[in-house]
Amino acid sequence: RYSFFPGTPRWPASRRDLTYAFLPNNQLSPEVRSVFGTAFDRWSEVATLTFTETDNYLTADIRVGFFSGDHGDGEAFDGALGTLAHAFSPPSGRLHLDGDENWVVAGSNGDIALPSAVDLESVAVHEIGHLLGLGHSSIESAIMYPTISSRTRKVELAQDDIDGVQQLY
Ligand code: TQI
Ligand code: ZN
Ligand code: ZN
Repeated sequence: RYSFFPGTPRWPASRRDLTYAFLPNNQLSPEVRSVFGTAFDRWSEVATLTFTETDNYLTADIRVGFFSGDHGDGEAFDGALGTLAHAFSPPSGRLHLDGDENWVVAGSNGDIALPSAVDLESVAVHEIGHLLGLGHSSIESAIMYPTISSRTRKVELAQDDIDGVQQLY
């Protein structure tokens, strides 16, 4: 079953149309931006929330960036594999990805060739769940389940994820 963070933090009713921006010096490909667009859409389809990309990193509600090693928030990344990404509970809006992973943007066939490859969309959908206030789920098919087998693509919300986010919004 889904869970929430202690105290059930959530985005307030006055902040449900959220903007997101990518760290300016990351210079991401259009493919990466499009993966995030799709990942945000999966959640906005089932909850009363909208997500709009903006160029203004300073004023965006949600700030997404790739970082390597120690990046100043006390949660250093660890090189390839291990920790892949982290996100903080509302209303922090910080979503950080480990720049040292072999991120892949999978085709719809879900095939991931490199042994150390990590599917970007799978991790993005999971971390956005945390950004919205979801903790981990005990249900294995849920996006918010705390482990994923390597080289797996899991991007579709399970009913459990939907129930959780709909309880919040
Ligand atoms: N990062 C952990 C995660 O996002 C960070 C974390 C551990 C965490 N405990 C937490 C975040 C409690 C919020 C609350 O779960 S991770 C997966 C999964 C990670 C793991 O790099 O280990 C995904 C990131 F579920 F597949 F194992 C994304 Cl999808
Ligand atoms: Zn961080
Ligand atoms: Zn998690």
